[in-house]
Amino acid sequence: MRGFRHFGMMFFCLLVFMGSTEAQLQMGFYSSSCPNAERIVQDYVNRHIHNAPSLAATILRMHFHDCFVRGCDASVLLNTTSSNNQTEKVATPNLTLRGFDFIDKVKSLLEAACPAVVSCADIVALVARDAVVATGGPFWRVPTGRRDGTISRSSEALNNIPPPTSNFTNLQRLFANQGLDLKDLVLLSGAHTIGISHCSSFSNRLYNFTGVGDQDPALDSEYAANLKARKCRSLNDNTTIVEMDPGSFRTFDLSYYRHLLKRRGLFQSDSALTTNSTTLSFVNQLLQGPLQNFFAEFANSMEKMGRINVKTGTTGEIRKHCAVVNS
Ligand code: HEM
Ligand SMILES: *[C@@H]1O[C@H](CO)[C@@H](O)[C@H](O)[C@H]1NC(C)=O
Ligand SMILES: *[C@@H]1O[C@H](CO)[C@@H](O)[C@H](O)[C@H]1NC(C)=O
Ligand SMILES: *[C@@H]1O[C@H](CO)[C@@H](O)[C@H](O)[C@H]1NC(C)=O
Ligand SMILES: *[C@@H]1O[C@H](CO)[C@@H](O)[C@H](O)[C@H]1NC(C)=O
Ligand SMILES: *[C@@H]1O[C@H](CO)[C@@H](O)[C@H](O)[C@H]1NC(C)=O
Ligand SMILES: *[C@@H]1O[C@H](CO)[C@@H](O)[C@H](O)[C@H]1NC(C)=O
Ligand SMILES: CC(=O)N[C@H]1CO[C@H](CO)[C@@H](O)[C@@H]1O
Repeated sequence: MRGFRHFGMMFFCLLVFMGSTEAQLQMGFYSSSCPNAERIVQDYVNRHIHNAPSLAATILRMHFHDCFVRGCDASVLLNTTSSNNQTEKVATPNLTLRGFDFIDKVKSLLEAACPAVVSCADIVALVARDAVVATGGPFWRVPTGRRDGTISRSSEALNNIPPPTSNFTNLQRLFANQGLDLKDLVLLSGAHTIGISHCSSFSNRLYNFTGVGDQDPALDSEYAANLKARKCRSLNDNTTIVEMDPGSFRTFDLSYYRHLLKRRGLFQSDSALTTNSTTLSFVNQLLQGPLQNFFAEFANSMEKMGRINVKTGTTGEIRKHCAVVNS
């Protein structure tokens, strides 16, 4: 009887052990394998982000693009090669991604400290968070243990990353595909409170909305006139950049949502958030609450986004160089 109980106990422990080795991110995943990993990332970001605060926005966006294609597995970082012949980087949405060299620099510091331990996918997630915090934005938890993927396809980026011309239906569908709901959609779109856009991402709204040389009636006409006169002087301008949250594009605040209600969201996708009563009421709730409430809610949605289809345990690999799969 006693022996049997012992056996039962051992069996139970084995089950718990097996359960714990299964696909799970955890806080401080590297605490024994590379104890300084998170501090190395944070120190580098704190020391260098002030030279280029715009990197906070671009790497936050990189993390989003990474997670929406094959999960958060650093597939967004892979260069085109013969085995990955048209990677996500080549897709239109990536034409405007920057910050790859910043990630490479952090990776080289981590390889020096702990070779082949820290994944590029975790580096992107940590740098995005640390850079946003260093520039005065919200903090969110980044459980770690992501592993790197080996496949990257531009066609999948085009199919999964919502274009700026998305309407509400498309946004809801593309977010739902990733397990994200309408609340996440509203909160994560709030990332557009920082950063810039190229005119080409929205100039159809100014010059040729339905193909007859017209403007998007959902865009405030005064704002549109201003953009045309001062910034985006033609439909084909693909070099000029515009602040997405004019007046406070470096400050993580609620003014993105204020602009939405004034019909001054820059993209059709921003404007679409006001076309559905559910998302519109989320926007109103955020505007009625304190900034800390937005930060806390944004943090929940970021943590959720950071868990999309992650590879853990023995799947994937720890890349040596973030731009290429291990040979
Ligand atoms: C809801 C659907 C979304 C659409 C359609 C969208 C689209 C875009 C586009 C077209 C740009 C400008 C690119 C350029 O022309 O340079 C942009 C910029 C940006 N996006 Fe989004 N985005 C979406 C959601 C998100 C999410 C979920 C995040 C992060 C959580 C995010 C973060 C950013 C940031 C920070 C920038 C500024 C990048 C910079 O300054 O370099 N976006 N987005
Ligand atoms: C690239 O990949 C596609 C399909 O994955 C294939 O049809 C094509 O031949 C490849 N091109 C090159 C140059 O390898
Ligand atoms: C949203 O866009 C999709 C594809 O771009 C289109 O098929 C659909 O009719 C649009 N929905 C609405 C409600 O306009
Ligand atoms: C506006 O769009 C229509 C239809 O796509 C196109 O035929 C026309 O050339 C465009 N106008 C300009 C100025 O590009
Ligand atoms: C940007 O516009 C110029 C001039 O219209 C064009 O030659 C170039 O191919 C465009 N670049 C991209 C990436 O579309
Ligand atoms: C808003 O979207 C939700 C979810 O798709 C839907 O149930 C609701 O009917 C939509 N409301 C409007 C006014 O379109
Ligand atoms: C990846 O591509 C970039 C630019 O296209 C290049 O600078 C970099 O050296 C490449 N990285 C590797 C490891 O091949
Ligand atoms: C950052 C990056 O890799 N951008 C690439 C996007 O794709 C074009 C080609 O379509 C490349 O020229 C860019 O280098």
